[in-house]
Amino acid sequence: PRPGRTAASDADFVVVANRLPLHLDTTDLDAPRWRRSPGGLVSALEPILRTRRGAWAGWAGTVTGGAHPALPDQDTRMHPVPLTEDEYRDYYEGFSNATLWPLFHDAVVPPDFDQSWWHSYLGVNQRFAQHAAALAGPGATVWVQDYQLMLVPAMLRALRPDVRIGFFLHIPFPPPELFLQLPWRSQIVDGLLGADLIGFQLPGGAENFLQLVRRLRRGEDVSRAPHASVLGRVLLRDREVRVGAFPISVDAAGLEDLARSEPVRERTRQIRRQLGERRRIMLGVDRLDYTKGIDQRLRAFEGLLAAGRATAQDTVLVQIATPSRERIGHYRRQRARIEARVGQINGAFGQVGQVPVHYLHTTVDRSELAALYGAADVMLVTPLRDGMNLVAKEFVAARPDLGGSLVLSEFAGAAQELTRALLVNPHHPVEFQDVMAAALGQDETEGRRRMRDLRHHVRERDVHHWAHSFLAVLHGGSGSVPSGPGA
Ligand code: GDG
Repeated sequence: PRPGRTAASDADFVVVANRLPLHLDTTDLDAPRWRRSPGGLVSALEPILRTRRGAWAGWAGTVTGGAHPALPDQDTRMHPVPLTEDEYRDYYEGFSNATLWPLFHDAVVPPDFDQSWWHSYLGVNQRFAQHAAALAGPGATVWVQDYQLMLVPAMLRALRPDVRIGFFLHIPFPPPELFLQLPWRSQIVDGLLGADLIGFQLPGGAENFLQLVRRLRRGEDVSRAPHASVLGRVLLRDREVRVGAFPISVDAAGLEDLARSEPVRERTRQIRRQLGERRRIMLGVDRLDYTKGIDQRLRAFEGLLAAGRATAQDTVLVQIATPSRERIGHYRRQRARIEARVGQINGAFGQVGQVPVHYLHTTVDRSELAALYGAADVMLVTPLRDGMNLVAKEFVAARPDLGGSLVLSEFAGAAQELTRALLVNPHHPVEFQDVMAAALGQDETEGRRRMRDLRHHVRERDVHHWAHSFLAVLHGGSGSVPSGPGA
């Protein structure tokens, strides 16, 4: 049977992403149930999916070989794309997360290149393209998301030349000298060039891509375009591919409402009481990933404690580390390093009833997260490299009280917008400690002034603004070349 040939094969807006915004809850093995997995992408795209005849193709998060239970009525727009256990290992953990992820994050750990992973990536991308092709009605718009699916644009175009294709990369796009390490570099670039519009988080990523196309595809005319978000374009034989920067954001209004709700405010007060009313609270919230700089952050805090610039009596660091990609070696080693460091710090600087680091290897629910944001005096967002980093923007959105200060790595995409945060180079141990100390000691008036500016930006440039500006550019032109090369 043709995959995805379901009732909704007339969709005029199709999202294609590695994950569906739903997952199969198999706690009760006899009666698995669909549950929603909320997130920024869902809140941005849900209204569009609803108002247009929308569909979403993605993996449901479990490698069940057998049949899925039927989707709930309100979720008939969702179309699970199945993955086998081997594909999960080779396409997802392998090529996506042990090849592309580290390579695109400055090779902060060495990427592995494996031919069989590549084959799996090819096969799975082809399957996603087939699902998208089956779901899209004539002339539909298809929006492909992220590094797991970089071949889908060209594969989909081959199947359905009539659809309009957008692609957005959520992670950084590396400089050519790094990208060129990839044995399958030309195939990836060809895959992306199947799109009408390729969006990156930052202008720098778009520039890197344009430079790469100039080097890999000599015959093509690559030019710059003087549009606000479109930075350039590639003229192919029969059409034009536009390339631009669209920094993603958060559902600022939704988070603010949550932060203002009484249960969340009560929980914030409770957290502050539990941690000690007179202690200053520093907070980190990250997937447990080696790009997030958790280890460097802990070391900087350790340095403050060792120098007596902070003590367990006056300061506490709460680190939420969400379990992530746990079967991959670099993730396991990173976790072991972090947990050893937490033990060392608490062992050296703690007292009975008063440890300096509260480390939670878990996922907390959205209200708890909002309550933690509300309780934090200092939010530490200090990745070594990050496409954007939504936590930084969420923290700002969750502080209508104008309290708290944000320490932000200059290597997070968000740093290009949130310039009123306290910026830090997390590789610089001395500077890191100084910025942490400055944040802990920040004058209240100055802190409020900074937070007001940060909030102004995040509320204007929220996730709806992101989705609308991408789609406006995608729809803004026919995709065909208006008047010859150089036009
Ligand atoms: C990729 C790019 C880019 C985390 N722990 C919990 C929890 N979270 C939520 C956060 C935030 C999201 O997960 C993480 O988003 P980030 O942007 O920080 O990082 P990545 O997962 O690496 O995302 C990144 C993003 O895509 C979007 O384009 O910004 O650069 O790497 O929303 O709140 N949420 C809940 N409990 C947790 O314990 N509820």
